[in-house]
Amino acid sequence: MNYDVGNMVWHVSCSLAEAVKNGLTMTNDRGINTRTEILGQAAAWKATLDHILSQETRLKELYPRGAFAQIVFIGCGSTYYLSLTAAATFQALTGTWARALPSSELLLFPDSCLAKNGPILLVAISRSGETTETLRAVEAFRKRCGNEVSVISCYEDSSLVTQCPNSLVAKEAKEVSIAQTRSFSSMLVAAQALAGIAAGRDDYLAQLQSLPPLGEKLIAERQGLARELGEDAGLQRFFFLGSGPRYGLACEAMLKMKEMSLSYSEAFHFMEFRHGPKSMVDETTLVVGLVSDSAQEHEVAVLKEVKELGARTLALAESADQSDVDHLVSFDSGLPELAREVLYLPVLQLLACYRAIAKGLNPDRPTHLDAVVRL
Ligand code: F1P
Repeated sequence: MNYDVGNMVWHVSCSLAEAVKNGLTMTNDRGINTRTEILGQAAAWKATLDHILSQETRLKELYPRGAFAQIVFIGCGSTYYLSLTAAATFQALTGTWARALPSSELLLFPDSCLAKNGPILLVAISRSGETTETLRAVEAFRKRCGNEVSVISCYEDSSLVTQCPNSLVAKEAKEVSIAQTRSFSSMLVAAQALAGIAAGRDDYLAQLQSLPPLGEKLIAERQGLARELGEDAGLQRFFFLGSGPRYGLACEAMLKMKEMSLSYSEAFHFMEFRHGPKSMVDETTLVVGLVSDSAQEHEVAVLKEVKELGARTLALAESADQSDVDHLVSFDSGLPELAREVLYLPVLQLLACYRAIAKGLNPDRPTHLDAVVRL
């Protein structure tokens, strides 16, 4: 029996619900690497945190408070979006002006990117450590501004890490899947730890250490919802809303939905969604809100408004009122919003993964994509 729903064809030999429930995804190993890497990511967070906190004294000397006039984070694709969240978190914790850029922007338009007066710290983020744009941007930055370059990566033998003594390597976050999931979240935890060390915030570093058990619990308890929504053939459009440090995470969720499941998806700052994009809302739309504490009232108001317009809504928050949205993931972590950023990721990564599998795609091997973009 073929079920043709919009641009998705579901191949099953029994009722749709039965097929999905009984193993459309379980019998084939499509996405087995991505699922394994998403489900097991909390262990990589712990190993990464232990590794960085074991170097706290050295890192404190490397990043003395107030040493830099500007901190620039660069990356490509997922790691550019990670840079957006890392920069917002760094500035919020250290008070130092921080910005994020695609590596190509720094390489091609340095005058529009760098402050005239230094010193400037460059933090290059790259899972592989081999992306040409990032390697060339680091080289150009060095020629122009000198040696203040740090790296966050997963591969200790990579070109980027071997040329940068100040590298933080999340070795346990290496991946087989092309789409970044465990690597993204572990490198984010590394960037958060670095921000906590640079800000001299031992309280924040202690908060980060409760992330791994919280992540394990969240994944175990909420992967069912991610699968239910991911396999929902009635959903066609996905909007991810995040403001402040969560905007980079909303962008990453958008990218995962594109890379893994070839679905229409976009990311916006919460309040920006009213200024035009909400025109796209209809009954096939899922609007996902990465809800903060500090601006929750404004953010939930947007979700309630699009629900009125016919969208389905999913909120991820520390805690929120279930009646305001269709689906709610409450972290109940007891952590402040700047410490719990990584908790927004697993459910959204699984949403994209299960949607890909339900559409007959292999999230391990996104269409037209290689793990490393070499020019
Ligand atoms: C960056 C990146 C990934 C993308 C794909 C191609 O790689 O754009 O974000 O998913 O794998 O490469 P890296 O510089 O972080 O290794």
